[in-house]
Amino acid sequence: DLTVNEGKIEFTNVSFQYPGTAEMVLEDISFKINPGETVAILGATGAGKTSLFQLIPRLYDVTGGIVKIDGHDVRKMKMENLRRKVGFVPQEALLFTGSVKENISWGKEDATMVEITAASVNAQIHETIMNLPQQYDTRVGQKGVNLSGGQKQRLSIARALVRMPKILLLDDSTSALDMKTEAKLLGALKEYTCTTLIITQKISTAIEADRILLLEDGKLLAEGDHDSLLKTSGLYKRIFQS
Ligand code: DUT
Ligand code: MG
Repeated sequence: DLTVNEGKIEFTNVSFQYPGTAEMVLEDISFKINPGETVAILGATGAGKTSLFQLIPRLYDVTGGIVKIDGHDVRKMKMENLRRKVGFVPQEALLFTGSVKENISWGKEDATMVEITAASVNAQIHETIMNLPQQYDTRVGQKGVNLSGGQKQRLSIARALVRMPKILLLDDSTSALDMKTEAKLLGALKEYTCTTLIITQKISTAIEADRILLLEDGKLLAEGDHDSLLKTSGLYKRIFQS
């Protein structure tokens, strides 16, 4: 059987403010995520979800506290190792005018067709691609095929997967997917055994996850699985019932 031993994340008393601003965006956040876990980050708009993600691949440095990956302070890791380990799918899928294949292998131009296809299968976009006029050579964007929001999201997940990250950060990247496709995607990621953090505003996504972190106003308000949060968190219960 497969034991996952890479992809652990630890936040210890993390606080964060954007450089040159006075507002604390994250305050005293501590949590641990085990290798291979799927964790949903739930919280209203402006709660600090994207900001929290940005601290993991060090797009920003913490203001206080420590972020560790596999026991190493991210500030002491080589940037290239860190960026190889962490795949970040941004809130807005950034596709360019070019073929599907080029869009997936962007930043990893030496990716083979086998790797590109495997990433697309896991991202639940392979079948859609095979139905395009020129499959992986189909051009997308301005003078190519226009893709739906959910198709763009899955292409940008495939782009992250082709780099075989140990940690995958999905910033609301499944918002346009139906529940069934999303569940298949999360299942495939589990099988592929990377640690997955998924920002969401959807309770259905949270239910699929092993665990949920609930953020409000930059604070970690509660954590646990769906059943335990229903019992322990009034806010979670209100989100669930709304
Ligand atoms: N903020 C800044 N500068 C930035 C980005 C955000 O000051 O470059 C502030 C806005 C907000 C807080 O940080 O008050 C948290 O923003 P974040 O983008 O982390 O919130 P979110 O939880 O990702 O919100 P959404 O669901 O709208 O994406
Ligand atoms: Mg955000």
